Parts: sequence; structure tokens; C-alpha cells
Amino acid sequence: MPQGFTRRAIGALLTATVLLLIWRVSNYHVPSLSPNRVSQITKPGGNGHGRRVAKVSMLYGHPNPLYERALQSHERHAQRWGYPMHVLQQDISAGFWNKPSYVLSLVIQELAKPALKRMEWLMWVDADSIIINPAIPVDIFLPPPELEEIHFVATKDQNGLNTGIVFFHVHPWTVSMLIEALAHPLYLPEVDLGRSADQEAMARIMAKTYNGPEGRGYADGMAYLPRPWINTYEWHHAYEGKKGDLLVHFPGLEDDRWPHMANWLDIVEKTPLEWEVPLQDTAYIDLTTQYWSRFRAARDLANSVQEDVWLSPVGTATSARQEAVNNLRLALQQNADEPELLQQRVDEVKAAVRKEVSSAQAE
Ligand SMILES: [Mn+2]
Repeated sequence: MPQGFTRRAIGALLTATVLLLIWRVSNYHVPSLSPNRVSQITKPGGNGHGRRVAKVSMLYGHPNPLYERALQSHERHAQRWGYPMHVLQQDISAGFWNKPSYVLSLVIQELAKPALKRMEWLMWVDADSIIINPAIPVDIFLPPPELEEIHFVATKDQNGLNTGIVFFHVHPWTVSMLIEALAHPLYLPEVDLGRSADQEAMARIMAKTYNGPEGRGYADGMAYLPRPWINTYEWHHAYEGKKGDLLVHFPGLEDDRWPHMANWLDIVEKTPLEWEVPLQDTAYIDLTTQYWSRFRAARDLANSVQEDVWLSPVGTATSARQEAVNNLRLALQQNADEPELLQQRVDEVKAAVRKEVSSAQAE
């Protein structure tokens, strides 16, 4: 069968699946709260983005009271901040693929609305995560509007990308990215995606630097936040976070997961104020503001040095600058959660500029 035909067939199949999903998906909507509650999102002291965010999760199959209670903690948080919350309650795809399928259907539904009525971001939360400090709004974690090329904000651990807690931009870029991730097992059936197939597929698509919406893949559309800010793990021995942190997530604990979840649920249900800390008393505002301003400064530096390289007269030395810019871009894509490494790459670009520009002047 000709390759083009296969691709068209898969494309048509995916489109049909997406349309079907939009009709079949069962979700519910927590109504927004009073305007004065919503206005708190944009109150001074926040990063001031005040973006419209909806939370998304899924829970279906055999009833599990712990997951239900965990999602109730997310619903309380969503109500407090006026975020609509969508929870998939039907199995719509094969296992792991429910997550990206459902997110894709929601992104398309939002894009179908007039711009001013759309959600701007979707925050995916796994049902094995519990909000422990509902006083934290989530728009502080999102890129400022000037970083319009960032469409995916996530975290990574020792295994790479972790999609337990992820922000998806409501944007055609995200539609393409999710379609490519969903198509991965269809296009490349020989690739073993391992246990968390959807996560591995997304990680592979996010690493692409070719094809995609603008021919550059997806790699420069993502940013890794330091994981403990939004995706704080519970280990077998302890919580890795501290008082004031947004949530706790329970990946890979096997049988330990249940007593650990039960323990945290008891805390947030019976003594909710024990772990609640007002936003201004946490480091979140400083940390996130600093993170995004460093990110933007590094990106701007990479862009301006790249432009200088392109505009350099023939015969000028540019290889050191080009290499340093490439490394800085790679760090922005893969290591923005490591401030020292990012700073090192910035310093290397500056050193390369000094070297090549000053030696050119000396000639
Ligand atoms: Mn999880």
C-alpha cells in the first residue's frame, strides 16, 4: 500500500475519532464562582496573567474511593479559583491513550469557541494527586504572554517527562502535538513505548525538531518547570515537598500508594488548614516570576546572537557563537528546570560573543 495512502487513511481515522470523541465524551462542568472570587486570580501579587484555565482529569472503571476523594480535592481547588473542571468518566480509548485523546477533544472544543470565551490553558492532573494547598492559583506557573511560543509546560523526573501534572496551551500547536503522539503507535508500531506508552510517545514527539506545525518540530514549544513546584512526589519514606506546596502526587509506589493516599486525604479533609499557606507567604510568586524572566532573557539572548550570526559578513568567525546558541536553545528546551545549567549556557554564549566579536575587531 502506498505510504501516502496509509498516512491519509490514518489522518482520516484520527479526525473521525476526534469528532466522535467530542460527541461521546462525558464530562461535567463545575460552574464558575462569583465575580469577586474570579477577580482574585488577577489580584496584585500574582504574576498578573489572570489566564483562563480549566482543570482536566479522568476516572473510570472499578470504583476507587481514594481516587474519588483525590479528585474532590482538585474540585474544591477548582471551585475556589473559578476553574471549570472536566473529568472523563468513560473509557474512550485503549488504556493509556484515554488521557491524550480526552485532552485533544477538550482542546478542540475550546478552539471551536469564540476567542474570548475559550479557556487558554488546560491543566491535566492525574487522579493519584491531591491538592494540599488550595490557596495557590495555577496561572502563576504559566508563561507570560510574551513567550507566545511556549505551548506545553511540564516537569521531568529520573525517567524524563512526567505527564502526571501538565499544562496544555489551547492552541492548534497542541492539536498537532497530541495527534502526533496518538498516532505514534500507528505510524511506528515497531517502537516499544514501554509501560507508560502515552507519556513516552509524548516525550518522543516533544523532542522532535523537524516537521510539525512550523517545520521545527515541538521541542522549542515546551518548558520544564522544577518538578517539586507543581508535581511534588510522595516517596516510600516521605513527602518530598514542604508546607505551602500545591499538591502531592503518588507515582510508582505500588502497594504503598493506598495507605499514603489515605493518610494525605485524611489530612486535607479533616484538618485542611494544617497545610494551607496563603500564596504571599510561599516562595511561589518570587520563584515563578524569576523563572520566567530568566527564561525570557535567555531566549532573547539566543535570538539576538543568532540574528548577529546570520547577518555576519562572509568570512567572519561565527562557529563558537552558533554552537553556544544551539546549546542554549537545547537547555531552554530540556533543562529550564535547572537554573545553574541554564546560566552556564547563557555565560557560554556571552563568552563566545566576546571571543568572536573582539577577535574580529582586533583584526
Ligand atoms: Mn500519576
